[in-house]
Amino acid sequence: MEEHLLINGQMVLGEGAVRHIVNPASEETIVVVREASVEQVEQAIQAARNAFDATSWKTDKEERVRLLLALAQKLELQCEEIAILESKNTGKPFREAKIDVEDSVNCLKYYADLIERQKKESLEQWDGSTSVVQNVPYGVVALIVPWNFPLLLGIWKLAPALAAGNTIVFKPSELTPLTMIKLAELTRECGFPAGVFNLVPGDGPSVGQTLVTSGAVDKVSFTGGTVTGRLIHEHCAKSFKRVSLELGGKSPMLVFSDVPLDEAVEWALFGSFFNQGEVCVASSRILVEETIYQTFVEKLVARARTIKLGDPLKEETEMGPLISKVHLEKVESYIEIGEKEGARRQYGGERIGQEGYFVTPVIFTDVTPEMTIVQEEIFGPFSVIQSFNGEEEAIKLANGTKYALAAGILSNDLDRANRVAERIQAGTIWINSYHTPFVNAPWGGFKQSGIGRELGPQGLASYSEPKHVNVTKKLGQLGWYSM
Ligand code: TXE
Repeated sequence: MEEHLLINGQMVLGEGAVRHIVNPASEETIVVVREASVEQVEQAIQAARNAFDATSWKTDKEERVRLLLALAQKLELQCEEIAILESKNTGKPFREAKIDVEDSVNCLKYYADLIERQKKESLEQWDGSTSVVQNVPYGVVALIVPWNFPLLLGIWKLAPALAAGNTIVFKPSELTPLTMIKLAELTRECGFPAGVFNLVPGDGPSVGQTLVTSGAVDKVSFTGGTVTGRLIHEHCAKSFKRVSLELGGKSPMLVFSDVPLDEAVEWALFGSFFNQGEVCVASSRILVEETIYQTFVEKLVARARTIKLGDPLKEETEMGPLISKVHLEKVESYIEIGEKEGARRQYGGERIGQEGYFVTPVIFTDVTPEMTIVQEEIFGPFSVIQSFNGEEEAIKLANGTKYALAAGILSNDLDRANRVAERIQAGTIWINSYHTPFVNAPWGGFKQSGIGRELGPQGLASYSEPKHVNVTKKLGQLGWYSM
């Protein structure tokens, strides 16, 4: 058994549950992790508390810039090795895992640069005084992430949280802790001060719950499902603990008839099935203009049949397995629900191979807006295709779920695309592309897709609180108001 926890600068052996970390492509155990016990989570919180209260971490911006860049460099040098680890643990194709590592490096560099350029804001006031507005870190921040992008989603949180001067306790998904364990080792090699970054692998009900309910944690930032997000929000509300939530989605991609059909089909496939569809912004609803609908469906199904499923480590693989047997069964249950409610499965849903959680991508048509498979996040390779007649109907369908995380609009008529974008409720809208996260622009959802934003300056702002100090140079007579 190895040390997989990082507490107060030391890698230590977990004293909690023993968990086999499984490769979803082979169902073999990659490593056995001894997770954090509740007592160890409390020690990690205390270590973060001490590092925040009693060291210069929160005030020493130069050190934070230097260490974020050092970590970026280490990741960059080990990109290949870390991508292999991520691919083995999640089942995502290696070439996609490599992009995750590259994006992680960029994110660390971006926030190092952003704080380097950050200045206190100074305002001259009408009464001759000066207002200095400063962003101060919250203190101890708990970061909780899911299993679909274990490294990248982690970096999206820890880079701005550390850049802002917080100290952190990080909980990876119990299914995918491996790249974060590696990152914890790299922070030690870089010389991060003890207690600034703590890692506590474990599950939601024990480790996650302890973090969320701790009186010594000042903020929780969570990415995951809406059900868990609601629970965390309720816990945080009790003590007005600050909270950011990046939750589920049921994102639409609108396809207008003026685009080249074959290209549109490729974007729809990519939007729906990239990372096995296990993406919060997956375009799981494809809305197609009536005049091209029939041909579009035929082409989409024909192309979906050719998607290469298989060993995620092979360069030619386009789709890997789902994360777990439980998740595979959940995705399959929606096929049954869809068919029961009268929708038509055009393709997919077949298990592939003797081992691993492989399933062919699922495409449904003949759906109505209220159907379960149109309304609920399925979080797998599962797409429903609907037709629309005109902009009004497209917008109504696009906005017709409780989620509002992202949307895509494919149209070469940019006036129309922009007009439609203005009326679609979504945190991110791509016109004539899909999926690319831009590190300098905000990411997050409207409605039940979450609260707050990651990435961009907004991501940094979500880890600090504005503080206003108003200075009058000399105490004078109280002239304008008398008691
Ligand atoms: O997610 P959870 P699960 C959606 C997707 C998926 C569903 C369930 O629809 O099918 O959620 O997936 C931790 N206190 N998304 O069960 O529970 C947990 O250990 C504190 C969308 O995997 O949300 C993990 O680290 N933490 C999504 C993290 O929360 C708790 C990504 C996410 O797990 C906790 C993943 C608790 N009580 C799933 N319970 C997206 N938006 O990208 C669990 N956790």
